[in-house]
Amino acid sequence: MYCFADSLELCETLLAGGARIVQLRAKSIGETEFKRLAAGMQDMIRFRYPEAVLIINDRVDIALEIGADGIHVGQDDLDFRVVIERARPQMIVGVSARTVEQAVAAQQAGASYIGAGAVFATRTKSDARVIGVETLREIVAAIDIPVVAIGGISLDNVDLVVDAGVDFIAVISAVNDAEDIGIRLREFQRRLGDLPARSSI
Ligand code: TZP
Ligand code: MG
Repeated sequence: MYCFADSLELCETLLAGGARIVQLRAKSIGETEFKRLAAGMQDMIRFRYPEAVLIINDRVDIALEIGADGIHVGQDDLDFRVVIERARPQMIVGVSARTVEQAVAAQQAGASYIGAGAVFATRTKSDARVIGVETLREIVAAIDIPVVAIGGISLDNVDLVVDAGVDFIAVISAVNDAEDIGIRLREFQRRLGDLPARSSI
């Protein structure tokens, strides 16, 4: 599972519930607050959940400054080639892709993994475009680096996504809006079977 947090409390809940990849994604907060969150989450992971990794969405300067494990950028954000060049050696760099061409280009540039989606319709990201399971399958077939599927994934459709051959499942609302996040994470984990639970991206 690839999870998302926009507060220290949520990050802790996810990690305590077994999440081992957490992305800090917080679109509407200022620089200072984002940096405080990023540093707090990275400390939490480094000292208490060392087998987990923190990925910072979009804000490369902050990711580098706090020594984050990784950074994620979309196609419409910073140029991923520049981000890959600026990243520390060993740093995880994830790139979003909606097409096979985008996924192949990101792999060629040295991306660590591809975030492929939105697989299904989602209310979480207003400008998300749906690619569907077939395109997801094509992306999986076209590249060698891990594929993280994202967008509208729930317990109702997760089997279709696993069947497409992805390496990780990224979920925001179906986990974070659950009454008991730990229980929901375990439900997903059970459905993922052999998919790696750990930070092998
Ligand atoms: N990128 C593509 S879809 C999406 C992002 C960040 C939102 C995923 O959220 P949810 O609630 O799991 O559909
Ligand atoms: Mg982005």
